[in-house]
Order: sequence, then structure tokens, then C-alpha cells
Amino acid sequence: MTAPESNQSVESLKDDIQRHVALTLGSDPFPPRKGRYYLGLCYSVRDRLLGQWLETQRSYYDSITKRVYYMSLEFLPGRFLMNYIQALGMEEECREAVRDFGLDLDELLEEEWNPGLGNGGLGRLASCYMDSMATCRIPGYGYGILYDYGIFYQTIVNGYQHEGADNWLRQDSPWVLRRGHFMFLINFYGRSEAYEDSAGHERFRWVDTESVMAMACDIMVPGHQNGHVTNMRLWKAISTRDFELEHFNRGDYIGAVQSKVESENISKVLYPNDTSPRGKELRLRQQYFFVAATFQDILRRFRKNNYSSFDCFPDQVAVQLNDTHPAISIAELMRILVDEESLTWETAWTICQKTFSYTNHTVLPEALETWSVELIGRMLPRHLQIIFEINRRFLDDVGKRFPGRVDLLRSLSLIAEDNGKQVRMAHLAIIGSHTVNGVAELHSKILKTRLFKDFDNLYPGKFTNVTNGITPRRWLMQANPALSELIGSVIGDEWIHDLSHLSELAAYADDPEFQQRWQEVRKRNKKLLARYVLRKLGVGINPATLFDMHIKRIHEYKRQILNVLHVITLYNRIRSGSVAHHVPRTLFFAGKAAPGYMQAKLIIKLINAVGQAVNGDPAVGNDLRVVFLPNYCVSQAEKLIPAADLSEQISTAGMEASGTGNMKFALNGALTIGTLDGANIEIREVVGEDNFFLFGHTEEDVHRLHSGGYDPVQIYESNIELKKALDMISTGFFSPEAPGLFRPIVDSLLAHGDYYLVLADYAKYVAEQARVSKCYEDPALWTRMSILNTANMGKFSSDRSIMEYARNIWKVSPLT
Ligand code: T68
Repeated sequence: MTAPESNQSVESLKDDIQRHVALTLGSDPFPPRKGRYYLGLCYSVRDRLLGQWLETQRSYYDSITKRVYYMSLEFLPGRFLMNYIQALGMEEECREAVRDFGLDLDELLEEEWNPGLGNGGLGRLASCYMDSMATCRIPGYGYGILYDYGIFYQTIVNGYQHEGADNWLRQDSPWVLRRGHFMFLINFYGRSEAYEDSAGHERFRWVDTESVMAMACDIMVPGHQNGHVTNMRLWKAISTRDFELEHFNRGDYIGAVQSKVESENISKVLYPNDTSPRGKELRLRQQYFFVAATFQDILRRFRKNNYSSFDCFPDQVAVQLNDTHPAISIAELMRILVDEESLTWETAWTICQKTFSYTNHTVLPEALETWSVELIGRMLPRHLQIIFEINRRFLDDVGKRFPGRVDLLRSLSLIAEDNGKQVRMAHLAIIGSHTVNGVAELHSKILKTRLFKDFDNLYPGKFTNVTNGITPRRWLMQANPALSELIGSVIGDEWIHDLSHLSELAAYADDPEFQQRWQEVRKRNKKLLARYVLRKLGVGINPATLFDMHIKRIHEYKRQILNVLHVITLYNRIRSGSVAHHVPRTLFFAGKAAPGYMQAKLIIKLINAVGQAVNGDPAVGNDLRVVFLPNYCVSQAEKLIPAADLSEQISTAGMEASGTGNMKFALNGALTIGTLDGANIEIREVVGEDNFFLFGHTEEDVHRLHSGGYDPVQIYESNIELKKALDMISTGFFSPEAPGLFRPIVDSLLAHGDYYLVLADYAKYVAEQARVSKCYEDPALWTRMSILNTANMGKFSSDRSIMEYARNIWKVSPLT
């Protein structure tokens, strides 16, 4: 596939770039300028993919195949240009073409803005899965929302997080193809009206609604050099003409424009995952907006194939719900089938259950979605009626199977009563789906044995596991070209399609010459990062130090605090001269805190304050440095991860559903210090216990400690180093201008019971970190461990995950 066809030659590329600069952008191609030539290159690359995209979409129709609809309110695709270039196998040609214009491809790539249409792991997972669906030729689509504003832009001002608007579409994106001819009407509010049909049956229709249009905007997702291009369809809200006319007819021009603007607000902004998702009316509107638009599109395609009956719907359509955000789909499909297609309730329900499957991404109780009955009843009155009917039939059934078990009815009901009446979206997703999966083995086990135990008893076999994965294309080939080349030089390039081939590297783990080349690549990556940090922050860091990275959303369960306590401990040891020998480290932190999560924002301030104290202390010098990189995003992760020596995966056991950053680090040869949580457990299993730094209480310990008897104060009193670190935080050592500033952090650990068991794991963590330093001092040992990490990561390719979904859940096969 890489053999240059005529339009892949450097000359044709150059012609196209200049043609686009002149005729698409209306700019003078001379002299070549970075911004314009970047766009010229984008359009030229896009042209080369569009044909493949059209062909792929046509092939779906020709083969009348079952399709997968991956529904996700979030996607974090990262920059597109290099991904497209590599998918086409045109990197060398592109480099040469722009070089001939006196430009540098790597610099042009930096012109692209990151589409931040997601919060973190869940959205990035969706994008890895799109990449794998395309590469594995699984016929499918991604569906979501084209937000005008993605996740906020984070800056750090005086150590504090500031949130700015991320107006990523300010300049039109060359990748977003607006489809003005795919518009659907979406209804809200109004009421459900009963009427009698011609056969005398009571039926319902949804009337007096307000409406808005959903316009399709498509983004291509190419497979890797296989000619298969999957579509990601994102909906944009557009006001209806009717809406305007109504106002205009009343002579209310400003009112007309205002309601137009308001209705278009639906797709304006991505919600950050705040501590509690409750009560946000616009968020529920977003969910239904994208669900209703997607189902009209699904039905349009289904009808196009001329099916005589809806019975075969589940043979044509598999819908994956990425968390509960699209779970209102279940009520929507019931409404369509019963109200519009006149199917019986029983037939419609069978179709629903055969169509949907649901992925859960969290066990944190505060993150489980509920919507008040009042809000759903007002915004989606017919759907609420349907949810009540689903619940009535469901509880009837449970009541018959388990007579007298009122407790069971209460725990399983779709409606929670304790906090005003709330609809539990996870319960709706579970009973409306044929399969429910967790995202790592431990997480799936917790779903079955704790969170949804009663559901598992009720529906044996419904709960399953698909361990998350990451795409090797972005997370090794693209992010780490030097390591990819080294790997390719000894085992070839098959790993790009089949990551299990990396295991062939194990044979080289002790080979001194290969080890040296491995170290050189890692050194080079660290130097590149040091340069980036200097450019961005003006902070000099030493690439010879151990690069220790903790990069992910800031959350108490992810325990950045535990890491900070270790940093302070090292700092104190250096200052007191109590370590005979210290291995110099640079600590990297990056990540956003939800704007309403005060404790997380205070943690950011603390990290920066500790950084300021440590970095400014002449007694420390190069031995310890702390940097907080603002505005963590996909592109930044691509720069950080290849340069990491140590990956911090230190969540409280049982709380991180899977983690995917952990996989990216290990794939790039970083060693992990981690708890037995999420996918860490499976990573440790494959890379080997000897090649993983383990510490901390297990999930069962955590459960036991939460049941009573845990006393963090006693631990504080009995550990001198810990006590000293906490006292420094609480007495203002790091905030002399406001000594009480960090009290809430210390209070959460001492006065409020330390829910995340930071103190319980401190001693073991610090001890394991000492073992990290010791290993790092033995380059041959460290390098061997690093190579073995990369070599054994084959399992964590998202291609493997996608093929498991395809085989076991969706029942679809790759197109041939
Ligand atoms: C993450 N969840 C899990 N949620 O925390 C992580 N939540 O362990 C897992 O690896 C990853 O999903 C992929 O499975 C999230 O990222 C969100 O971003 C989110 C967004 C909106 C509302 C709630």
C-alpha cells in the first residue's frame, strides 16, 4: 500500500499544496508561509483520503453488513494531520514536499489545534477505538457532538488553575466536513398525549414540542495503510426556521434571533466532569439531542436497505453506549418502535435488548449518572412515561422471581427515592442491554460482586470484561518515531498492525549493543522534552535525571497527594543530608481539575507551591525538580510519554476503572510504580513482577478498611517523615503568605478519615520509590526492565479490545 501512486508523488503533492493555498484559501502562495502551507497540506492530504472514505462507505452498502454505532458524548482524537499522513504512508513525501518550500513538517504539525472534545480517559478511549475499528475493518461509525468549545484551556497563574475558553473552531477546521443535507429535527418539552388508534388501542404521541435541527459534521478516521476510512459523525445544533418564523410573524425580531441563538447553545460547550453531574438541564439536552439525531440516522440507513420488518434490526445494528451518557437511547428506540412504528411493547423491548450494549467506566458512586424525574418529565415527557413502564414491567418480573424481597426491588429499581425521585441511568442501561462490560478485569469483577451484584444474580452472563487498549499507531509509531525505528530495525514493522509481535524484542533485552541503542533513543527523547519544557516554561531540567511522571486528571482517588508527600520527603532528606546517596529526579505533573472541584484545584496549587520551594532551594540544586505542565492534552501526552522513565499509577485500589495512560507509558518503555488497581494488574501480569514496582493495599484491604477500624491519625503520629511532611503543608511552609491555605488538604487526610487511604499506603510507596532509585542506578538492569515492558505490551493494543467487542458483543466480522 505504501508504493507511491501517481497522486502520492512529491511533485503532485507540491502542486496540490500550492493550488489549495491559491484556490481554496485565496492566498498568494509566494512566499511560502507556515500557516497557509499548513492548511494547503491539510487539504492536499484530505483529498487523498476522501476517495478512500467514499469507497469504504459504499462498500458497507454493497455488502449489506451489520454495523456498529459507537455512541460517545466525548472523543479526544488528538491532532489529525500526521495521523492521516501516516495512514496514507506518505510521511517521506510530505516531508520532502514542504522541505522544497523551505518549510519543516514538524513545525507545520504544531500549527494544528487539539480538538478537546472530551475530558480524559473515556474520550481518548473512544478515539483509540475509532482508529482500531478502521484498521481492523470493522464496519462502524462513531457518533457524538461537535462542541464549539472543548475542554477548557488550562493556564497556571500564581500556582492556581485558570480556565479559559477553548474555541477550537475559531478558524474553520479542514477536517470537519459539514453535511448541510443531513439535518434532522429534534424535539424537546411539550407533553405526551393519549389517543385511540383505528383498532381501538390506546396509544401515545409527543406533541406541542420545541425543536432544533441537528446537522451532521463528519470527520474521517483512516485505518493504517489499508484503504479503510471510518466516519465519525458529530452533530451540531442549528435552529429551525419554524422557530424563527413564529417570532418574526409577531414582529419580534430580537426575540427571534435570541431564541435561535439559545437553541443553538445545545452543542456549544463540552461539560467538564465535575464532582457531581447532577441537575444540569443543558447537559441532558445534549444527551437527548445527540441520541435522537443518531437514531434518525441509524433508521435512515436501515430503511435504505428495504427491510420488511424490524425483527432483523438487531442483525443490522449494534449500538455501544460509551458509559450512560447516551443511555436515554433505550427510551428513544422504544418510543420510535412503539409510537411511530406501531410495534408491540414486547417486540420493541426484545429488539432493544438485542441492539444495545453498555460500557461502564466508573465505580465511584458520585460519578454514577442520575436525572431527576422532574427534569426528564418536563424535557422528555414521553420518555419518562416509557421509563416508568420499563420499570413497572421489570419490577413485576423481579417480584415474581423473588417474592417478598422489597429490599431487592428498591436496590434494582430504575428510580431512586432517597434524594428526590431520580432516574438511575446505569440501571436503565443494564436492563436495556444484552451485555454490560467493565474496562479491566478487576473493574469488571467489582461490577459483578459489588456495584451491580443484584443485577448479576438476575442476569447471569450479562456482565463481562473487555480490558481497554490503546492504538499503537498514535502511541508508539507517531509519538515515538525514534523508538519505532529502533524496534523496526530488529523485528520489522508488523507490530504496527499486530502488537503481539513486540514480544520478539524480549530476545534482545540483555543484548549490550541493543541496550545501548535503546538508552540512546530514550536519552534523545528526554532531551527533546527538556527543550520543550525550557521553551514553554522557561525552566531548565536535566535530561540525565530520572524522569518521573504523574499525568492525568487531578482527582483525589488518583492520589497526586501521595506523590507530593514523597516529593516533600525526598526534599527533607536532601536538606537534612540524611541520604548518603540520592538519585536525581525530575517530577512532572500535568492534568486538569474540574472547575467546580475545589480540593483538586487546591492540589494543583500545592504541587506548584512545592515546586517553587524545591526548585528555588539552592541546597537542592539538580537533585530534585518539580514541573507542572499546563494544559495537558493529547499532543502534550505524545511529547511527555516517550521521555518518561517512571510512570505513576498510584490510585487507591479499586477506584481507577482501568487507566490507559498506564498502557501508553509501559508501551514506550517507562517502568510503572503502581497499586493493584485497574489495568495495572494486567500490565504487571504480562511484563512480569520483576519489571514492575508494586506497593499498596489491595482492593479487598481497601474494602475492609472502609468498613471500619482505619485510623490515619495513628499512622501520622507514628511515622516521623510523614508527620513532618504533613506538618510542613499545614503550617504554611509552602504558603508562607497564607499559612492556612492547604489546611483543607491535611484535614481531608487527618480530620476527615483519609477516604483515599493516602496515609495507609505512604510508607510502602516511599520504600518502593527507594527501590526505583536503586534500580535506576544500574543502567543494564533498568534498560532490561524497560525493554521487557515494551516487549510484553502486545495485549494492550486497542485492536485486541476492538476484536473482542466485535466477536463477543457486537457479533460483527471485519470486512474482507
Ligand atoms: C475513565 N473515565 C476512567 N470519565 O476513569 C479510567 N466521566 O479508569 C478509564 O481507563 C477510562 O475511563 C476509559 O475506560 C473517564 O474518563 C470521564 O471522562 C467522564 C466524563 C463525563 C462524565 C463522567
